[in-house]
Amino acid sequence: MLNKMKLRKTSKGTESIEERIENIKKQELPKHIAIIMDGNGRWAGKRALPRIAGHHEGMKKVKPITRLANKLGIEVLTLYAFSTENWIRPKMEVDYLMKLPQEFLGAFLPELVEENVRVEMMGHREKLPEDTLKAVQKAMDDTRDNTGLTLNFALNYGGRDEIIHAVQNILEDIGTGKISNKDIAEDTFSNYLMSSKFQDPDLLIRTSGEIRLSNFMLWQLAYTEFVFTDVLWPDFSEEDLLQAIEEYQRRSRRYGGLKSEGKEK
Ligand code: V07
Repeated sequence: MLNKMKLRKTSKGTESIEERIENIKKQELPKHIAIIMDGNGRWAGKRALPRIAGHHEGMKKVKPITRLANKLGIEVLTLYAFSTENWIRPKMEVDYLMKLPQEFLGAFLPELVEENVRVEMMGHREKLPEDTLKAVQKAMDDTRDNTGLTLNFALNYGGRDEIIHAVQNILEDIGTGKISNKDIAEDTFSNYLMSSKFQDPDLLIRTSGEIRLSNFMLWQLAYTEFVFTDVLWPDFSEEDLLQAIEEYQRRSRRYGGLKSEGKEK
């Protein structure tokens, strides 16, 4: 897949893709990248195909993007696969979407295991169909000891919902005396979020030209760099990911040294 990418002309001459990856790796890399994979329905509409064809095409992009992120040494890649709001879509579309985790993992789990990728999920499990949850649970179990990239799927996830649940769990722990109200601070609050195992994203990418958060990781994105692109998710290439990371690196250089923001806590 990577060798399909074009050589790029820079001030230093023509850079091969491998050289470009090496150059990116020499600079500060985002440790955690989060992606809102938007534009699948629109991709299908432009081709007079049903929306589910767009979702399927979008699923096919997850693997090469994961592979590249792993190769770059990114620690966590969080992908927004299904939101708490997505249940109101037509039943047939929801049913189809809920089969994608099985299809994806059926095809790629052996490769993820082989590539040392660890699969995780954040979101409410109760509402997910049993088969979907079983497939995701198996992937998490089979990759639990992997030490490479963590591929974290946001599945039945909503940012406000996550905050409300954190508050409920904190109140419960206060009620049972496990913690006291004096213990509630930014870091302890973060421990009650579904992303507690991971550091906050350094870079958020949203495809398809929409410039909104759509209830995604509201707490965790407080200091994150945002990159919005018009490219629809099924068209999102390794080249596009490299471009987003290069943009992140340009921005980090610009405020280099002056990192007084929260992410340096
Ligand atoms: C989904 C494909 C990507 C574009 C966005 C919407 C459709 C991969 C998964 C997945 C989820 C969990 C898991 C393994 C794979 C997925 C849904 C939708 C619901 F453990 N893609 N993808 N899940 N789309």
